[in-house]
Amino acid sequence: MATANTNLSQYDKSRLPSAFSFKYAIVKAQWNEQITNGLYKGAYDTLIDLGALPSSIHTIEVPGSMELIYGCRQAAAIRPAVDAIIAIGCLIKGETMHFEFVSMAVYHGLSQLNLSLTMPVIACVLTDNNLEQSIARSGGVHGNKGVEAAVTAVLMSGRRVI
Ligand code: DLZ
Repeated sequence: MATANTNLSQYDKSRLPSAFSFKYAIVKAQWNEQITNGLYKGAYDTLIDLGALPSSIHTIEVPGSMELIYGCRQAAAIRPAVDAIIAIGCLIKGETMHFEFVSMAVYHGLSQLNLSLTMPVIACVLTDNNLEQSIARSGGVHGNKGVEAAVTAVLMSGRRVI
């Protein structure tokens, strides 16, 4: 089980903006849940660490990464509107072409949302060759990509296209 590595040591926290006055949605896929839970904790704890209020963080769960796109559209419909959406998933390569098709579709879909929604969608979807690589990036030796996604979300806050 990956443990969440939520520390911001790779950043100069004094140079990061406050998340206090912003609202966020985290959309999390349940597939490979031990990984997405670690990414989620990294993202959530980082938003809190940067000043976001727990009541300003909405969480939506979807079955798999393929459903993240629809989940993000649901998040975009939350009122009052959120300032940024973080999409969390973990795709691990199998024996068939499924991984390639779903990875491309998910990243294409999330990119399309950034063209159509009024708030940024931050992609935190691991596309790994095996479970070990995912463990390493969800609180393991390569850090926690959820932390990086949350920092990106905070940096992009306040830039809604109205
Ligand atoms: C079906 C499937 C497979 C094989 N692998 C993954 C995976 O590694 N990561 C993930 O997030 N989801 C996977 N899924 C589920 C799809 O994302 C999706 O939920 C189903 O195809 C139903 O639309």
